[in-house]
Amino acid sequence: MTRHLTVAAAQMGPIQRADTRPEVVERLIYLLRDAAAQNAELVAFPELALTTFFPRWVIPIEEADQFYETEMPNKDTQPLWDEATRLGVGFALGYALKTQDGHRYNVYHLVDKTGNTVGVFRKVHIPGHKEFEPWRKFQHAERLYFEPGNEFPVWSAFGGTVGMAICNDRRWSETYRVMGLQGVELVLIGYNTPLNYAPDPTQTPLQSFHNHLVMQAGAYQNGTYVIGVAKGGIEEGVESLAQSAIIAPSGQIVRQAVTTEDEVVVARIDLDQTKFYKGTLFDFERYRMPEAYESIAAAGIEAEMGLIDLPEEPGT
Ligand code: CDT
Repeated sequence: MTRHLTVAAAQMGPIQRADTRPEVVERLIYLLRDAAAQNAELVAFPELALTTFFPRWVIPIEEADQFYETEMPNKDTQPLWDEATRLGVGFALGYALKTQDGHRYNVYHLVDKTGNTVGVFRKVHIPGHKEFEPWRKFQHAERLYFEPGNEFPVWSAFGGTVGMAICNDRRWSETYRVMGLQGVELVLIGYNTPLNYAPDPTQTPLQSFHNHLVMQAGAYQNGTYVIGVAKGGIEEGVESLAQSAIIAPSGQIVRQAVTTEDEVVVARIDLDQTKFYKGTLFDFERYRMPEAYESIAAAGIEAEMGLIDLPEEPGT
């Protein structure tokens, strides 16, 4: 049996702070058309794909509304919805959402080929910090701007079982496993990953390795495809990782972006390939040992973690 689906990772280069929503949406539509011309049926865009990565600055939260969407689609993004519907292509779009009752989330919005919403995922693992930290060259104040989501749902869509995660979520094995237990076959992940990791510079040269390590492991250990999509390049002076990738359930990278700019990579995948892993080595029903994992979701941490002290001096 085969269940073919042609998927695209629509990587973006930087979005500067002065770039307007219509300018950005024009880029998204260009990428969408490029993917559709290569027969893509589903196009994944990055995390926060409508704005610059604004958590690199700490500003009063009331002044940050300009970076959030309050409805979707809206007048600026409607052309993307219209063009996708005209082309018969589905997509996943990352953006900052401020809900009507004032909650702020980092979301990934999955849209089917007819322009209807399949689901909206809220980023669960919110990295970084809340207050201004003067020792950093740039801030990573996601914890000021976003509340965490609390679930990793999956949806029946595009002929398979599809889940989503956002950036830091991809580093956590639980992200994939919670979706794996729901039979996920395709996980879409958008990311903005600054190369410079200030709390521990020894991790900086390993960013590329860690990026693929976690997504390839998540794919293999759960018998699922993973599409990781970057917003890379130098944005407001901060260099971010690109290397978007489409990863098979074997853990192998099927396609990878080669630039740090707007770039589409396409693969024709077979969702039935997931069965080889789900039905053999990772036959969960047969081989999982949940009785040995009981403590895994408990809030308490059993060991002394030996955390390091972070620098306090500016410019460190
Ligand atoms: N966007 C995002 O989650 N980025 C983080 C950066 C490292 S934490 C400061 C990531 O995990 O890639």
